[in-house]
Amino acid sequence: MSQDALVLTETHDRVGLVRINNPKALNALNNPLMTALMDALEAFDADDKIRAMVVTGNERAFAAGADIKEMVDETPESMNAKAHIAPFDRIMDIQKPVIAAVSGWCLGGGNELAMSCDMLVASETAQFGQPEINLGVIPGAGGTQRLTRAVGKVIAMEMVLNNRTLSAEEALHYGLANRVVPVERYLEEALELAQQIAVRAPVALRTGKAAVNQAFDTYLKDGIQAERDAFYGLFATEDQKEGMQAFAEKRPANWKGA
Ligand code: DAK
Repeated sequence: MSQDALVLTETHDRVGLVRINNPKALNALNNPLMTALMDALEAFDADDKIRAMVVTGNERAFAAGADIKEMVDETPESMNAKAHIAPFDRIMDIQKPVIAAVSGWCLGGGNELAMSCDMLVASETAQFGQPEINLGVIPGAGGTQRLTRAVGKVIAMEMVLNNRTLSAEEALHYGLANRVVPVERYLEEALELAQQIAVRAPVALRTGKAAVNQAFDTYLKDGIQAERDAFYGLFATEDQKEGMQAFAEKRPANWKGA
């Protein structure tokens, strides 16, 4: 694939890897790049051979935010009319697990993209922030919402109102990252985590992801009811029969994805 592509894709067994490829601008996320990124994720989501995905940037930057230069002259009307950076929301419809492998700058829209993934592996050099206040604006792709749910109100306030950045260790401490590893290992670690997930029961993976995400959208009682319905629903799958039989027979399960 051309090194000029906006994103680069690879497959590693059952894992699809998407690399953001705008290194000259610290992987700033412009509209065509976000479209290409979402196209790549959706293609992996539709590919039966792929069971999990990893999104990454490079060692220096996961992504330093949306492309500021692209936005300078916009107005509320033009932003709205262009559905500016609208491809961002398409990640919410991806059904397979997506892991962000983050090194270096993870700022603004970059952090919003990382937080839209399901899990996050950080290198020791990762720095997380929502610096939009420095530009006279606020986060616009879920930063105030997902960040607050992840790290809590006071830390989110400090990040959004005073450009506090979190180190990788702080991100781990506050629940933004699953794990922190040396920079040489962050991508490998994310791919390994994705490989572990990729061999699990596919329908249960999809159902579990949707159920956890529902926790953000519903009252507890409704969420618990939805979880129960989904749990019962899985008893219609071959994988549930296979998984429980395999346990009883003390052998590994052979998942059919049905
Ligand atoms: N946009 C465009 N170019 C960027 C960029 C960005 N976000 N970040 C870095 N670059 C470019 C720089 O302009 C520079 O380009 P040249 O001058 O070489 O042409 C190159 O990348 C290298 O950057 P620096 O020279 O600045 O590198 P340093 O190591 O000195 O500094 C830095 C690194 C990360 C501290 C600095 O580059 C920086 O502050 N960058 C901006 C970070 C930022 O403010 N990010 C938030 C952007 S606003 C929405 C969806 C998303 C969004 C909003 C709405 N909807 C769906 C509605 C998101 C908004 C944002 O993310």
